[in-house]
Formats: sequence, structure tokens, C-alpha cells
Amino acid sequence: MIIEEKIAAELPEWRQRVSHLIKHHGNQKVCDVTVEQLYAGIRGVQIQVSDISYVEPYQGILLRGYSIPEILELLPKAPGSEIPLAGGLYYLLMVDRLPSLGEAQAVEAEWKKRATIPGYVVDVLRALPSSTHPMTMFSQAILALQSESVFTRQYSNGLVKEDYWKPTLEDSLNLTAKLPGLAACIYNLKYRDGICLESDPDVDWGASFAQLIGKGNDWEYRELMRLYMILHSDHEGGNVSAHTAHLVNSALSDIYYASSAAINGLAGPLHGVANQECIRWLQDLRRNFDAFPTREQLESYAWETLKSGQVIPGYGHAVLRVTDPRFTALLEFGKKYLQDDELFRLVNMVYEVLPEVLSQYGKVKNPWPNVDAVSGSLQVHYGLTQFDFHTVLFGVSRILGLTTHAVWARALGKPIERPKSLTTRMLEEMVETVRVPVAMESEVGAS
Ligand code: HAX
Repeated sequence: MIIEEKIAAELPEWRQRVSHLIKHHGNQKVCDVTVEQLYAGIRGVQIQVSDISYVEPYQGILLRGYSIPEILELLPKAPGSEIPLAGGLYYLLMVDRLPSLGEAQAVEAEWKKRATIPGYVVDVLRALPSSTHPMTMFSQAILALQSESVFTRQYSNGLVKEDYWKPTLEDSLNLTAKLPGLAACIYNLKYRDGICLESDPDVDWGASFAQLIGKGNDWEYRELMRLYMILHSDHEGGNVSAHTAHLVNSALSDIYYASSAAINGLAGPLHGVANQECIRWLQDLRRNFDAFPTREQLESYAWETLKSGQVIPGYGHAVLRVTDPRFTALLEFGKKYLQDDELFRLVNMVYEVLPEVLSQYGKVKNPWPNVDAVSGSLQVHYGLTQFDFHTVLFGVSRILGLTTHAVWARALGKPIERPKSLTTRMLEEMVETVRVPVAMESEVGAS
């Protein structure tokens, strides 16, 4: 398999670099942690190494060093398409080299061989109550596949540590191959005719979901799906979904366990489900006014949301300090194909008004939009009005990134992750403060 061969060729040098760093610089301190960071979600603390991607605060995500505009320009495109093949992106993430069209197509061919979804997975999905959230269905479908894990089977037969990455890669290809089909199956069971189809061997991975939900003839939607699948694939190792996968993977749980856990993290409204929340907020905003709102009306609605103590979904980021380039790429797509769509016009107006409002609000470190501020409006335009489903598509793409992190973590022999916690008393002793009695604290507060 092309990816395995390439990684095997690169690996000796990577292993040598890592062992050199540990052997010669193992005691060198590279980062400090403040008391505030410990109470603030260890924000900004550099706790792991991954070479797959990096979020540069003022540039956005770099995938193997390439920015989003570079990725969209340099990766080989599907025939008849302006958007790169997802197979080429997976090759780049895994192998750390820009692929040729042939190499991208070789990954696509691997996915096609492995795309069939076992009947028992569909049975699991069918058995769930109709009220089940699509993200719960997605997580359970991935977990149901766990019995297929090649890694777990080989591990119990006595696999040597330096080969752990090989069946992890095999599992990653097997799982990622099935993801568009799984997502389409969930969509069809929940919102359409309940039929789960086999993917068409002539359709590339990025466009396959479109074909499987009956939108195969809609060229624009196929293009949107290809773009969506590229843009959501990875966002460094520290975000909730990627870090969850890394942690679970470090216990030598297989890719299915790690990916299902990551999807559960992605299902939070502060993370992936922000795209669903964003559509809810935009639609509530629109319903609040008889006609399309003016900028002033939009501004006062945004203040109402903030004053009621809620976050405005799609804005802000833990690391980014500029407009997310993934947002920009989707906005450009929208400007090209759906300028007059009302929801999309609202997205544009929010972008014109909200950064200033959030800056005045004061406490938000990044007043700019992230990818979730626009992605859902494009899906709704092409008929995916059931916005509670959108994060499943985000998850399909994100598993490309997190499986790559997992393969490389195993290839470089990373051990089980086990950071240490402190008690509040220990911290107090470390900073040598004397606890102020409650009575005195309120006196201080009153002065
Ligand atoms: N609306 C209102 N308040 C916001 C805000 C927003 N969009 N973004 C941040 N804040 C608030 C925070 O809640 C925090 O308030 P408190 O001090 O009262 O807790 C304060 O501003 C400082 O937060 P921050 O340091 O700027 O941001 P964080 O790193 O703590 O959080 C989040 C980053 C993305 C979680 C945050 O900006 C947020 O909640 N945004 C809205 C939800 C969202 O869009 N999430 C998706 C992020 C991208 C992603 O992961 N996609 O999957």
C-alpha cells in the first residue's frame, strides 16, 4: 500500500531525530505553566508534539506546513473539479509530501476497496430511537465497527512495538473509507428513505456523500462537499477531538475506540456542534424581524445575545487571532455560487458587524469568525436543512486528521499519555500565599 511504503521509508530518519532530541536534550525546559493556565483549560500550554498540522494564530491552520490557500492550489484535483481530491490530502497528511495525481488516486482506490459497510452496523443504527442525535448515531456506528480492528487482533497475537503503526494505518484506511457511506446512511435513515447505498466506484471520496444522499448530479454540491472535507480535516493536536483521539490511542485502544471518543468531543457546542448552533442563532435572528434585518437591528440582536450570557456561535477561537482561513475559503465559495441566498447574505452581514461588537464587549480574545460561522449556511442552501446533522460531516473530515496523528504517534513509539494533576492546597503552598479568610475577602471586595 502506497502510504505504508512511504511512511516506512521516512521512519528511520524521524525515529533518529526524536531519539536524538530525547537523548541529548531530554532535560531541557521548553515551556512554563502559570497558575491561571492550570485553571483555564491549560490554554496555550505546549503539551505534545505533532508534525501533522499547526495552528498559527495569525495565519490559521498549516497542514504539513501548507496554508489553506496553498492546499487548495497545490493538491491534485478530481477530474472536472476545481477542488482537490481528499485522497491527495490524506497522502500529504500521512506522508508529508505533496502527491502527484497518481498518488492521490492510489489513495482513492484504496478507499474504494474498503468502503463497504457491514450490515450489522446498519442494524445498530436502525435499532436506535428516531430521536437519537446524528452525532450519537455516528459515534455508535464507528464503535460498532471496532470488532473489525486489525490492530487489536494483531496486538493480542503478539505484535512488536515498532510495528504497531502498520495495523493502525490499516484500521485508519478501513475506517476512513467507510465514513462518507456511514454519514449518508445516517442521513438517509433519519431524513430520507432509510436506504443505505453502496458508494459508486466512479465517485471520489470527497463527493461520495453527495452521491449517496441523492445529490450526485448536483455539481456545485459535490464541489462544496470536496471543499468541506478538505477544510475540516485537521486543526492541530490540541483541540478537543484531536486531543481526545490522541489520549485514547495512547492507551493502545484502536482507531475505532479513539475516533468514536473524538466524535463525542466534537459533539460539544463549544467545538464541532457550534456549526449547528450557528444556524439556529441565524434563523432565530432572521425570525426576530419581519424583513431582512438592518445592520443596526443585527447589532442590537447580537448585544441581546451577549447580555443574556450566551456565546455567539461561530465567533472566537482558543488559538486563532484572525479570520479563520477556512471561513474565508467557504465564504469565497458562497460568493461564487450563492450570493443571493438569504441565509448566506445574513452570514456576510454578521461578519461585517460582529467583530466590532465583540471587540467592544471586551473579554473575547478573538472577535473574528471561525469555520463554523459559515459552513452550515452553505449546507442549508443545497438542501441539508436538518442542521443537527452538519457536525457529522465535520466529523467525517476530522477523522482524516486524527487517524494521521494516531498512526504517527505509534510510528514514533509515543507512550501512554499521563499528565499529573495538583491539588489547590499544593498550588497555594507553591505560590506561598496565605489563604484570605472569607470575612476579609468580602471586606476587601466592599472597599
Ligand atoms: N460569544 C460570546 N462570548 C465569547 C465568545 C463568543 N463567540 N467567544 C469567547 N467568549 C467569551 C468566553 O466565553 C470567555 O468568557 P468568560 O471569561 O466569561 O468565561 C471570554 O470570552 C474569553 O474567552 P476566550 O479566551 O476569547 O476564548 P476561549 O479560548 O475560552 O474559548 C471558544 C474559545 C471557541 C470556545 C469561544 O470563543 C466560544 O465559545 N465561541 C463560540 C462557540 C464556537 O464558535 N465554537 C467553535 C470554535 C471552533 C471549533 O472548535 N470548531 O469546531
